[in-house]
Amino acid sequence: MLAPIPAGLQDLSRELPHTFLGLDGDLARWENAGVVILPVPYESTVSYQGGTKRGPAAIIEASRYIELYDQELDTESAEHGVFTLPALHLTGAGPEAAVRELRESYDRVLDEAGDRLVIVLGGEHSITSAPVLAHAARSGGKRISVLQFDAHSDLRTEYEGSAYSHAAVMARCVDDVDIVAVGIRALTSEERELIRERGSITTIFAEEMWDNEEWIDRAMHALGDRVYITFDVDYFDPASMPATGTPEPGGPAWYPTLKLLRRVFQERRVVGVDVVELAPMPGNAAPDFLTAKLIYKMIGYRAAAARG
Ligand SMILES: [Mn+2]
Repeated sequence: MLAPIPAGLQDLSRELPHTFLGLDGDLARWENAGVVILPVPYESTVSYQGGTKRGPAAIIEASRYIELYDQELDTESAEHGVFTLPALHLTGAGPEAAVRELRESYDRVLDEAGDRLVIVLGGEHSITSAPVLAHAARSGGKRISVLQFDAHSDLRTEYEGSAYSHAAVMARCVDDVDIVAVGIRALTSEERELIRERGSITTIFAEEMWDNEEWIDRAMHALGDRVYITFDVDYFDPASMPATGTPEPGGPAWYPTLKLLRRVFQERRVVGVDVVELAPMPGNAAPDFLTAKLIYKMIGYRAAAARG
């Protein structure tokens, strides 16, 4: 991605490149990459506080300071190889057009990517329907499961006049995929009704999660073989994740969340991932770092599963 540096200047001391984890050299090369990072700094329909368009850059910036050794896995997960694509710019003509543009670009990335796992960095949640429907179309007729980490069901038919709003994103997917939503603690009575009606939606509410870990088995049980992970960072409690458009109290914590993710990568085939809705806060880098580390943990779990 970087233009070549003249041979005589290559040994100058310089900062890490703005790639995920600050990788360069062999681990950042496409040929060696197990994972492809696709930044999508798209924002148009956020409800309350804006700023998600700065999410991908903040995640990448924070990721450059992550310790590459992972003591849980006793390895440097970066060895899996991570290629960072340049940020994708989508139209300002509204979310429907933006989702269509993303679908086209995402299909091209998947065609090139082969067995590499593509991780989309948002941006607002409205972009998720593009990768989800791309994977649904490639699953050979079998339904995929979408594992949705979120405070909100996002099952409204439309929101503020748009069926492509972030608050309606899962409603755009519900006919084509099974949904397993965890951490939910804000929804309308109509969304609650839809969840009751549709056998294809499993919802585990936040209040079912805080004092036990049985929910992890329930979530695993509901997931099919092929899983797409959409991770809205407002899933986490605002104490650790205040930097998001619509923070909700009572969110789950870090370690039980990692426990589920490790099992998903170990026991299912993860076809794609997005991490959305980080709206960086000036003066507080912790949420950026949390998000970057979350992604690094997923890369580590994938690498561990591939090692067997
Ligand atoms: Mn949300």
